[in-house]
Amino acid sequence: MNRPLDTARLQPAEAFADYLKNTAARIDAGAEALALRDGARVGISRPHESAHLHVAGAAAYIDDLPELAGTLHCALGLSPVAHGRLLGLSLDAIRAMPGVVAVLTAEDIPGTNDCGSIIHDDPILCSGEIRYVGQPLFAVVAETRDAARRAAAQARAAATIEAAEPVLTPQQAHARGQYVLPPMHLERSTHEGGARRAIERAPHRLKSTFDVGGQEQFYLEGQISYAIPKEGGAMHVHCSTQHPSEMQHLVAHALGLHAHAVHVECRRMGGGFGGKESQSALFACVAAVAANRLRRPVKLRLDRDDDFMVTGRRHCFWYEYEVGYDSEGRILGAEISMVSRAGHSADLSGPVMTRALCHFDNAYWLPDVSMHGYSGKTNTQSNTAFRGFGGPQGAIAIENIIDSIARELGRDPLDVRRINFYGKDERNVTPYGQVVTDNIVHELVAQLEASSDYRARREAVAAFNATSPVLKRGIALAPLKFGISFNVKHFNQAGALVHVYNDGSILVNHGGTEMGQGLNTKVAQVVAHELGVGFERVRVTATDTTKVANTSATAASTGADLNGKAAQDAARQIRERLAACAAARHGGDAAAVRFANDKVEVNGRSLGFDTVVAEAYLDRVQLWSDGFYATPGLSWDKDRMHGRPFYYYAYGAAVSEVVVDTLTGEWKLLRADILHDAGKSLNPAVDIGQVEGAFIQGMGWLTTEELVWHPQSGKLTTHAPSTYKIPTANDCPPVFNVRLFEGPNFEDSIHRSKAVGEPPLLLPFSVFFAIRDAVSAAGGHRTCPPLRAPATSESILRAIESVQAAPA
Ligand code: MTE
Ligand code: LUZ
Ligand code: MOS
Repeated sequence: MNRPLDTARLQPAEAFADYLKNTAARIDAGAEALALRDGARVGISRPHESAHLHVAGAAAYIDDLPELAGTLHCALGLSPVAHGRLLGLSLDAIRAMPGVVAVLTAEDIPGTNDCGSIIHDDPILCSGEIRYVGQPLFAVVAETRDAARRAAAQARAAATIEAAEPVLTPQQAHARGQYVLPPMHLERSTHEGGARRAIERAPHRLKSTFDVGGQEQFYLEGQISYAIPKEGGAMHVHCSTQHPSEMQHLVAHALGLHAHAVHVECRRMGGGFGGKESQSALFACVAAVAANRLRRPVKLRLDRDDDFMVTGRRHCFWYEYEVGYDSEGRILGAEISMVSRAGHSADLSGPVMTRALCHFDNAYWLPDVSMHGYSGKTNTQSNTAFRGFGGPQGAIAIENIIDSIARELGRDPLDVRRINFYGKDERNVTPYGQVVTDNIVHELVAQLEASSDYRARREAVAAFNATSPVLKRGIALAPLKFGISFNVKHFNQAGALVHVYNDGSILVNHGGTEMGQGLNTKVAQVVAHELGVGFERVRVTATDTTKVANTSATAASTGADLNGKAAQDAARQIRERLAACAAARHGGDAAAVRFANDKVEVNGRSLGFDTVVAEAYLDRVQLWSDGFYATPGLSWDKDRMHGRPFYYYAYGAAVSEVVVDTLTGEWKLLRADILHDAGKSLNPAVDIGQVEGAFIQGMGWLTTEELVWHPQSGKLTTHAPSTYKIPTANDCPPVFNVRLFEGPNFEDSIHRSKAVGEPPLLLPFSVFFAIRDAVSAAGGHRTCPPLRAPATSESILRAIESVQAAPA
């Protein structure tokens, strides 16, 4: 008899208490207390700046803002058809419905009917071409949200549509050569003849296909915009967005205004995860068009199902590859074609594919490689940014290949991974020509291998499987290397404003947005550190296009790197002015003035920070400053796909152990050990939170989250939590050892920290490959499991049937 799955679980409240205890234990509280005493304000585990508001329900999201008198509510009428032509809309019946104030169509947009972020191929409202089920055809504005939604639900009856055959999958689009942008090619030859020749001459070859699914961002706060008309035709939009400046520009275009007439503001998002990098635009534009037309405030808050139906998500990818390798598993040559499901428009599919191609190498030296990227145009929602931005899709392909090579050779996959790692002084150039100068993958993996007891547990897993016919265990270690910087050079800039008021309190504003990741906490720490003051003095305010202009999206994990440096620049200028003023008054050298612990040491005296500020005010010193930062050293030749797109790399690795029930396909994650590189962390508690969150979120992507479009109608059938399964707190493994790697950023990043938002999303590759290991065990390790991602229970069962049917 097999034992039942070990599902003994804590209740959520107990689990949370336990979690807090464990997190505290993983952070060296003693070292932090010492650092604090010495005046450091970075490298300290501060709670999130809004944590007390989050837990009390007192943190204001856009729908919590007090509504102005006269506010109207908007809802979108959606296409019931995936492809075709909109021949007409009969809106009279809808206009006559209770509470309806106006119904707007594409013709009511005074400026450009486009909300595309890079390529302008994204209509706000349909103007003839029907592109997907869920495409907004018209907008209803009504006295209440309920009235607007009831009226918008009449879309099917109102629209006359000539339907055409939809193209739904990336393979269908690829077969027709139908793409949203030209195919991309990235090739590197170390030996004559390149990848093709290397594969042909290799002792072993592997040719196969693989695919991974897409993923819904599932931010807790859905898409929302609240537009308020202002005097002189101007517009103020409260928008839940990662990219206020782009919202400003797109709203201005839609209204036919200059950018200076549009003011976009965002205090915080209830999660973005990439889903609000570009796709908040449609809602900002519709709300603004309606508010502009009616000269009344208009709020557009999407219902969860509509959010699924209208907006895009992570691109699913399909791969076709061939590799050649030697008898130890060293990869000699690799060819791969990646086809993504871009959806109906380009959106960010180009930069996503670029990042996918630039992450196929992951942590591995690929001497001769040839990659091709195709962004398939389909009659589905337009896919967009999602944590990792194509990086996870690129890297999982090589991980699947290496796992397969190990299985073909009967070697431990960790050994095959290690033999392919980038070297330190040689074998260290990426396919796109960037030299890997900060490689720590060898040390990091060695540390994790030891601390997780990988080798002994691999043997224990084998021993368990030898006597357990139904339950099978599996274990895997997966490493990651992730490039930090936007792969579009000019996005790598940021600005900030720091105000020191004459009571000694400090207000910071920067171009980044807060989505729960703790960016404002980190920026406040940087400013407190620079001015040598306590955290209580520093407040960070809403991101606002009237304060810092031309900001980049808070994305590519660069929020703290860019805005932290910009805020540091601003704070340093104020500190230097204060020091000069204090030295002038009290004597001594300005360069010797020290700021720490709310005190200023000048010429042997210790003055309060408040005193020095008050004196500086009387001396007419400017007590506020702007700051700016542009990441140095970047270069990128887009056509050759060559250069140095990344300032540095972040690294990490995870070991996961699972048990799979081979009769039902159910599985459990028994234990996960993570060692992740955040450089010299600005805030270890926040960073560990990011690592844990990304791990669980990525595990959902690779296991339970499955998107299903109806093969005939093209309707997304999994558009609510009833059918789309994201992980919950109970999916955290009972043993979850998360640690940060100790070591600084080799580059001069903000306090030598590293970006942490996206890279750990690759850590749960270890869960997927542990499941693959368990499935392989179910077939006696005779053949490579054809396991696709997400590894849902159905997918696991199918793979088990296949490996069990394989000849002995
Ligand atoms: N963490 C939380 N809690 N909520 C989010 O929406 N987004 C992720 C990551 N971590 C996200 C998050 C994504 S996609 C990115 S790019 C980064 O945060 C952005 O923030 P940063 O650059 O400040 O790390
Ligand atoms: N590149 C990138 C981008 O690497 N990450 C991003 O989030 C992004 N967004 C827009 C354009 N390029
Ligand atoms: Mo994150 S996908 O770069 O918003």
